[in-house]
Amino acid sequence: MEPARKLIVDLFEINALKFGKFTLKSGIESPVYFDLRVIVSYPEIMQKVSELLWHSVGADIEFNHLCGVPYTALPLATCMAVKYNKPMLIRRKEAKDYGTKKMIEGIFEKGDKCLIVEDVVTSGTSVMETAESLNQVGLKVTDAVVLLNREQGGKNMLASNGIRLHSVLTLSQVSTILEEEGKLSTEVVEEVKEFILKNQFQNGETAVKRKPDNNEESEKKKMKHCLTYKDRKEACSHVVAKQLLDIMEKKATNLAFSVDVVTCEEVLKLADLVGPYICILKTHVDVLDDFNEEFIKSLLSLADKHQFLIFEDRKYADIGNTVKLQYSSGIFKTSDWAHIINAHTVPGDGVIKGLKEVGMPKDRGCLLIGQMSSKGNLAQGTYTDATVLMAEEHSDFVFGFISTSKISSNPKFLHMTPGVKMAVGKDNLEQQYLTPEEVIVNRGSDIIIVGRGIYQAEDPVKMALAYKDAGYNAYLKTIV
Ligand code: 5BU
Repeated sequence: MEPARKLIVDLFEINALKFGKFTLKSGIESPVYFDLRVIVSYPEIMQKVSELLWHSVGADIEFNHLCGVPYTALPLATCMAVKYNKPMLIRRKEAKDYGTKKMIEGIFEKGDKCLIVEDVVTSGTSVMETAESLNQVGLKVTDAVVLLNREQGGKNMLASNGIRLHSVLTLSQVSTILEEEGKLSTEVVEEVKEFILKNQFQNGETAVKRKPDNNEESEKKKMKHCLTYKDRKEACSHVVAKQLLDIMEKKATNLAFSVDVVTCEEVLKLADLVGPYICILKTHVDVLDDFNEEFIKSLLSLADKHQFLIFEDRKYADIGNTVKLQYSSGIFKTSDWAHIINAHTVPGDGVIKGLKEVGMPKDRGCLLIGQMSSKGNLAQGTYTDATVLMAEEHSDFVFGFISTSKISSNPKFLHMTPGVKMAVGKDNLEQQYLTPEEVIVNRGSDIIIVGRGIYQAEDPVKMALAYKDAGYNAYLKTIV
């Protein structure tokens, strides 16, 4: 029997793969349940699993270390390290409580590459958390290997964060092989297929059946925001952050509308229609064919009428002196009207210093771009970490991030995520979309930024309301 097929049958026999009717914590009915922790009681299977994990990665992928996601994958990574003579690293889960203790144990050099080993991937969140800890100490993660991929969006999520996921088995393959081997009925296999389809883009927490370890549970809680907008407002001193949180609380919305249309009239029309449902109107004024000062006056009066802030998504990215001029002068004179602007951190913190000189006296706020939504973007790992440090350094002007997940646990920073639609997907120019629930609940962001999902809809008002509800309901889940 072919090794993967034999492994599936063995896992089934030892009750690591269970089929039936399971009610998940979220109330969702699942036809599958995995408990791969039992593997440790079967040395032969452990050995087989570690060989298959190793060979799934491919000989052309280079790495200096292995690191298992605690806890189930730790013994698997250990077996691989011993058998293939590859140094291992251990990621602590409890470093926070122990204060000064190192988060990563083992010997390594900054810039070394580390392969992450995991037992099951659902949404990819636990792999991401381990990758973040490794990145924080200067290690690079480009690849992860998993025994069982549940095919629920984890691979794409990791890919959008620059991590390739290799898997030994997939849930579809497991159910098909068990049917062929006479272990499962066609009916059960159909049910599993349907479950995969339905839950493909669900977040890991609702779809996962594996009973979490205690530590895993507390890690998940950490992903939750817990603080309400009101608490956050009290926790921060930045004038724009306070104003924004106040609007979010009063209007019950975490929706930012990206009004990327090309005439002033269209912008104003949409802003007036959608205004009641949003906390931010995000503009790209350099795409307007007919930009003029009157337009700005009208936009400001709509901001006042509907109570939203204006965010000019200019993405400044030059030396301090140049961005200072770009922000204050020229045709747009952005600092005169935009409550919020943003900046790339590629030039170093001179870009923030330049913008700050202009924006601070006018009570403006700046967001740093810590991560991007487009496929293949380079804003990840140590770049993202350095961006968070710059935000801390300049938190008198910087009040948050554009990012695809929560990148700082400091409650004074707000996270805003673009690339949001009702369904996961992409456009034809590498934009990648996640759902409001995934962004707010699973990735810990605060604000969803939606453009085409609203203004290209047949009924933009109805759609704005739907996004407002989806975003706000997701927030409510994080504060219970
Ligand atoms: P969309 O139509 O919802 O795809 O528009 C997304 C908007 O967010 C658009 O204005 C982009 O310029 C902006 N954006 C983004 O999509 N991804 C990023 O990483 C950043 C900004 Br930064």
